[in-house]
Amino acid sequence: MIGELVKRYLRMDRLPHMWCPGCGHGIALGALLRAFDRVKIDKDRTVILSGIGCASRVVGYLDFSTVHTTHGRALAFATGLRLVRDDVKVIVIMGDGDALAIGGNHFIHACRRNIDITAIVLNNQIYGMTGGQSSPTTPQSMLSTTTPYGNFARAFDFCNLAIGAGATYVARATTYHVSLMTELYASAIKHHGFSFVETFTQCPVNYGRRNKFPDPASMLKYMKDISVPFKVAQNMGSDELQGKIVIGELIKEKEDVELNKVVRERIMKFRGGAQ
Ligand SMILES: Cc1ncc(C[n+]2csc(CCOP(=O)(O)OP(=O)(O)O)c2C)c(N)n1
Ligand code: SF4
Repeated sequence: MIGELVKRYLRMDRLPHMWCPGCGHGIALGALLRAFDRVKIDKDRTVILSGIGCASRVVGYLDFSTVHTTHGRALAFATGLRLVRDDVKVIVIMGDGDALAIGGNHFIHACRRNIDITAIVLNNQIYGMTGGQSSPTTPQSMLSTTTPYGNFARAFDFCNLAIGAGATYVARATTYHVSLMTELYASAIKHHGFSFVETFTQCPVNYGRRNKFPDPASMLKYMKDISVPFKVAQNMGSDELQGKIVIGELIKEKEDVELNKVVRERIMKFRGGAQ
């Protein structure tokens, strides 16, 4: 099955991929292909964009109309594209550094505007591509090249940030939970408005080795151990949820008013109905 999807959705001439053995980004790519199949995605009416980083290499392998933009700016390009082309599905793939450090401003405003974009962030809690600098999601006390005595700063909670900024679909999965990840990617793609799926993933090379994870499997086991399904979390107190991550759909609003529709209608009104 996955072999068939690989041939259908990937640029075969770009393989083999560049990710390190045990990297979680390929697991997320596999889930994305299954989600594409589930929603019967129209390849000719889908544009997929990325910034720069190991996570962003996902779009290099996808046989769609793709745009490999500059670091942190994928959502800005996607916003412009979606405002002029509301006949295409727009999907953005980013890393945590890409989306929340250099791209943090674009991220919160894309959530706020509720533009019809699906944003998937592969959160490995580190800058993988550039050798392991800390990112805004590196947990406190963890080691990176820029925090050799342990990270002093607190990490962003990506999903809470997205909810606070106004995203109308927010969900979280990990690379341990592949079926859930596939389901969430499919739901996010079908959602009208800004949809966001945070995917916890592993960078065994630049995060795992430094932080005493002996191998990629131990990182997957760690993600399994700290994950709590959304429904279970509803009956847990904040003390019990310390150090855990909540997985599943965290928010799914029915509201269907996207910014591009509002803009279009307003322009039509002021132009007296002319396009
Ligand atoms: C304007 C700019 N600043 C910095 C860089 C260097 N750079 C490339 S990728 C990257 C971070 C990648 O980390 P992340 O987005 O978390 O993705 P990962 O590689 O971990 O998947 C940085 C800082 C760049 N390419 N462009
Ligand atoms: S450096 Fe880390 S994120 Fe980048 S490909 Fe290697 S394992 Fe994956």
